[in-house]
Amino acid sequence: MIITYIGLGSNLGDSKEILTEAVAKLATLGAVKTSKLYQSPPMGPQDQPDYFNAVVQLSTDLAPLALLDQLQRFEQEAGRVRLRHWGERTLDLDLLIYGDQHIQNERLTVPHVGVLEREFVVLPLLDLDPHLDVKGQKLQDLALVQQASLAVCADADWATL
Ligand code: PH2
Ligand code: MG
Ligand code: MG
Repeated sequence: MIITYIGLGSNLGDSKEILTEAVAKLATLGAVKTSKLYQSPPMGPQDQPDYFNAVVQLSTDLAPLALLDQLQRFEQEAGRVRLRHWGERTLDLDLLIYGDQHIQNERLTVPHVGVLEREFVVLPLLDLDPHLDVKGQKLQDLALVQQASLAVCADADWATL
């Protein structure tokens, strides 16, 4: 069993409903734990709504590309709309971390580039494991964590309500 972390994002449609549905689907792949739910200003084009973001810890036996296939299937099932690069979308599921593996191929870069750079990824990861270490870097020690200003919009049980 491998511990993986999946980043969730949505800023089109009923995002909370879409993300709750996504957590239920992820739970069909293995045991899940959910971070708090955050609202974050858009990275990229500024003329789009704020995002709802969270991270799910998923313990699964699926190999990385098999897991990616499932994530992409769930995105499609949510009626994924992706209008432009870094633009608005109904559901984005990113494979952030897969055990301690480093993966680089045409479909996947793991750990995901956002893991050390994006507040809306780092803060929910720390909810799930305050001691998480990625590429030799303790997330807790990142400067962006000290300066973090993300709005928490629901506690970790948001997806079970
Ligand atoms: N995802 C994007 C582009 N910009 N901004 C925030 N705050 N959160 C996201 O998840 C996000 C984004 C494309 O995947
Ligand atoms: Mg993304
Ligand atoms: Mg993505």
